[in-house]
Amino acid sequence: MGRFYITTPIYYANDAPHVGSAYTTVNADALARWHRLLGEETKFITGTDEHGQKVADAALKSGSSPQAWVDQTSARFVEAWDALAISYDDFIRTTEPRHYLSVQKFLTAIYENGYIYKDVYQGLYCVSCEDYFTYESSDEGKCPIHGRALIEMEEENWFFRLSAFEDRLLEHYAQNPDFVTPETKRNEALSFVKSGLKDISITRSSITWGVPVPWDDQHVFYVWYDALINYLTAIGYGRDDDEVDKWWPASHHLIGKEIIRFHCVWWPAMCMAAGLEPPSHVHVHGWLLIGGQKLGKTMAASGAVKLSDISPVVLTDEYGVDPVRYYLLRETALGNDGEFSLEGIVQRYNTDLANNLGNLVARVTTVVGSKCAGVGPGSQADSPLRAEAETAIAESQAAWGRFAPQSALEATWRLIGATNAYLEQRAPWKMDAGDELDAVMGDALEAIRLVAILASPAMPSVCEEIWRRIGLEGRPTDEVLAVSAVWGRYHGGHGVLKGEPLFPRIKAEP
Ligand code: ME8
Repeated sequence: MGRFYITTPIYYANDAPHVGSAYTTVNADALARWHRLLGEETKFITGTDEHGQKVADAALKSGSSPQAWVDQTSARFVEAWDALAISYDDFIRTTEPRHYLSVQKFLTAIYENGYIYKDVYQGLYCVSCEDYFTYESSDEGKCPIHGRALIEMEEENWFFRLSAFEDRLLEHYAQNPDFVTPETKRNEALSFVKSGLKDISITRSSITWGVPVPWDDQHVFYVWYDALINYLTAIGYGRDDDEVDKWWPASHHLIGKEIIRFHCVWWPAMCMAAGLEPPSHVHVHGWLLIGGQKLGKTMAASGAVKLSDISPVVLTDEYGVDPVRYYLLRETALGNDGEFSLEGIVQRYNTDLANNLGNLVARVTTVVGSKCAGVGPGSQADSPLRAEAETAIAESQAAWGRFAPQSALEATWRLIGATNAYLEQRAPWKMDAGDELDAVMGDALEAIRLVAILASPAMPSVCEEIWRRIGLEGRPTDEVLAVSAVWGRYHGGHGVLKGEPLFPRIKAEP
């Protein structure tokens, strides 16, 4: 049986989650659900990044201790992921003892392998990025991402000899063409390596909010250096070697494009330095934008939009969990930037969900109710819809496999469109009861059954409801795809329920 290990970045616990954090998490969740459907043993992890100056500053501002602050904000992430039906297998908090243990073991291994030394750091720092800059890499002394003035720093620190890994990283890129996807992001990562790597400062003595350095009690680790190791904490690094061997290095890290350098340069080098294989895949996605600007906490501070008005919990309350998930997956190709808007959610909802999917289920269940005594007929082996269905299955499978949920859903919606078109053409609502009507309805029910399976990673609860309405037992995910997504498994004789509209149209403009 195959295995699939997928991770999101761990989100800074300086503030509540926003729809940008939800974007990565929903994509990772849908991919995890798809791989579970394939029958693969799947591990999907997410969590919160709780150390560093940004978090310590936020706690101070709120008058709490850092620990009390992160307990509270981390709980808000759990709440948001529950609202979005995120099926994570583990939630890593970097203040947990298990994480301290993994970080200290991992970094001690690097220290003992001779890649950590003491020196003086002098340079510029952005607290929002928790990242170092040179004057040249900055925007005339301001952060190129956040636009804030950078802080001058001078500290005696421990350094990681990143420069020693330039050749090995280049070799890793050459030998693993799909280490970083998409290609444009791979090129960006590779050009970081090619431009020459400088050693990096990995500890702090000016703050105490961090994982203590085991060999120097005056220092804590720099937040990024502790955070990346969460991907190993989750699989038992330092605690369970068998688990590590089981899941590593075959990992899929899904990240936003602003953290490429950490994941595609530092992290593989850190693994090499600790004597581990680098992670096998990093998938980079673009940003959700509002008015062309990256949607995020810094934008909120500028007053452009109130992020709390469009928080994951507010959105799911307003539009329902499955429509919000669908919108995030379907609107923008993973890898590209995309504009976020409430109008966009309503438009997707009314067209793809109400008019296409909802309408299909409503029509079919209504006709079966009125003309087939509420009992769904079986599908035909030689149905005109069969080829459409088989194409949708093959295309969805290929698209999920290349981390393209948008294309996978497009393929699924082409089957919905083809089924609606077939119904328009045959007009079963005008037919009399009999074989011809049964054939059309059985084929439409089979198409709906397949749609409920193919769309289940995106819309788990609606698909379960559709399954129930067409009279099937259990859930669309009970059997593996190779068994269930085969034309002709709707055998008929099932009680079909009409029910309330799945997606009542939204009339009001947001
Ligand atoms: O960077 N559009 O945490 P973070 C799409 N703690 N995705 C977005 C987004 C947007 N507008 N805004 C945020 C950190 N994201 C570190 C990570 S990992 C070892 C440590 C998503 O809270 C995107 O995935 O700033 C981005 O990479 C992540 O949130 C950053 O979250």
